[in-house]
Amino acid sequence: MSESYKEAFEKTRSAGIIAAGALDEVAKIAHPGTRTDEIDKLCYEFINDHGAYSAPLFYRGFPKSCCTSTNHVVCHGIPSEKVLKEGDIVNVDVTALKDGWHGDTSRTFEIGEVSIKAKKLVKTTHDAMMKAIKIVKEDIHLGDIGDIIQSHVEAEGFSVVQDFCGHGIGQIFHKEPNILHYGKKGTGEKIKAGMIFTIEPMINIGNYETKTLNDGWTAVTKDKSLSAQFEHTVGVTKDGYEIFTLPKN
Ligand code: EYL
Ligand code: CO
Repeated sequence: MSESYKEAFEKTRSAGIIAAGALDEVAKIAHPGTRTDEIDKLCYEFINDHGAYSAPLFYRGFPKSCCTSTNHVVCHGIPSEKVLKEGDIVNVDVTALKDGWHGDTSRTFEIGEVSIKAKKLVKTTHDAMMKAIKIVKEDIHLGDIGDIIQSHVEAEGFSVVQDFCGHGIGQIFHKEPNILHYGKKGTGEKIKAGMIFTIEPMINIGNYETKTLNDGWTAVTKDKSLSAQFEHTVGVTKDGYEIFTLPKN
């Protein structure tokens, strides 16, 4: 690995392992009866106990350490006294800031038994993200990532949210480039070895359109249809990629 990005990869790896570890712990309490602010407390404590900061906390005024986005909430749901119930799906999004570098990841958890439709949405969203990650290497176009996600999702009859995107990440939480989860193969800039960014598709059962609630943060589907999301922080190499935020199991 080139000296120039060895340090960036090592530090992002450390941050990513902490972020993913927090979600491994969340998985153990993602059951009916858990409050979303209990998930927030767990994330806050896990991240702090591992010598890191929770990047979302106070970021642009955000009040909590993670986002908890339930059912028709697309992203940026605020942890609260809301109790999770059988059949819900909930995305938990965490970012650890360790030694000056960020690792950002999210997973959608199924609460108890969920509907067949919800299961299919969650699987399709995860499959779309992984399909996109697997094509990452130096010299592919950003549009190749969007294309493969959109093609997979639309073939299953679902839609790709366009109002939010993945992003470059490093010593800064959100930086260039924007990683769109829709697009056309062969378009957009070519990616370079050493780049680090997130891929984090938000996929809806119904229409792709979203709106933000009056709290100024919570984004929901306009048609109230279910929405799922997964996110990994990924580094680009000459002949492939490294995922910095893999689960332990
Ligand atoms: C804070 C700020 C409006 C997060 C991510 C928390 C939310 C809504 C203003 C992106 C952007 C998390 O985790 C994220 N991306 O993967 N803003 C974020 N906020 C926030
Ligand atoms: Co995130």
